[in-house]
Amino acid sequence: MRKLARLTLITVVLALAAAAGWAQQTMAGTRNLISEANGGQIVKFSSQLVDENGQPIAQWAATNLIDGMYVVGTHTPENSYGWCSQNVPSPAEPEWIIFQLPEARLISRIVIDPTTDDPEWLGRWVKNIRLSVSTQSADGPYTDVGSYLVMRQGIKQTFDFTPREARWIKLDITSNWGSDFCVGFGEFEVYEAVLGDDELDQLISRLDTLLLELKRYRDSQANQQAEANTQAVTAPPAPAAPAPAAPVAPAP
Ligand SMILES: [Ca+2]
Repeated sequence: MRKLARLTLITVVLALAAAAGWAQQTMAGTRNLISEANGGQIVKFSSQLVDENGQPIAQWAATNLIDGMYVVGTHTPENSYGWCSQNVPSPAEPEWIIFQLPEARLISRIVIDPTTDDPEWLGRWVKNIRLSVSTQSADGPYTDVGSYLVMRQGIKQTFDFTPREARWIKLDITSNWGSDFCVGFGEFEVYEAVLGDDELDQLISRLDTLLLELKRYRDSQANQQAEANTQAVTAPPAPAAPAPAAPVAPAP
C-alpha cells in the first residue's frame, strides 16, 4: 500500500512537472516487467489462430508474446512461433491484447519484436499500434499513451513515452503489412521508468519553489481578508437596534 502511495505521488509529481513544462528525462530499467518469468500475464485478447476444429494452435498462441522466446534468423523455437490472430485488423476493428503486470508500476518503454515464423514478405507482421494503460482494471478505464508504427524489419523496436502508472497495458493493433490472413508478432516487453537521483532532486527543488509560491499566495489572500475585516470594524457602526426588553423576574 505504501508503495502504491509512493507511485501515486510520483505520478502526481510527474503530471505537475509535465503541466509546468519542465523538461524531464527518465531512463528505462533493464528488467522486462511483462515477461512470464517475471510474473507478467496476458489476461484477455481479441483472437488467436485456431485449427479446423476451433482449437487454439499452441505454436501461435497469444501467450507466446511474453514467453521470452524469439524467432531469430532461421531459428524458430519449436513451440513458439509468435502470436497470430484469427482476424485481419483494421482501425475500426483492431485486434488487441491486454497484459497485466504483477503490480502497478511506473513504465516508460515498450519493446516489440515483430518477428514470427511467418516470413516478413507475407505481410502479416504488426504495423500500426495504439498503446493505453489502466490502473483500475483489465476492463479499464484506459488512458491513451500513444500510437506507433512498427517497422517492417525483423528487429526489436523500442518505443519510449512519458512515464505512466500502469497495472494493465492494452495494445490495439490496427494494421498489418498487407496480409488478408492475420496479424502477428513475436514478443512484447515493458520497462519501468527509472528516476535518477538528479531527476528527483530537480523535481523536489521545483516542488519546493512551487510550495513556497502557494504559501505566499495563501498568506496574501489571508492578509487581504484581514484588511477587509479591519475596514469593516473601523467603519461607523450602524445605529443599534433597540434591545429586546428583559423578562421581569416575578417579585418574591
Ligand atoms: Ca515469443
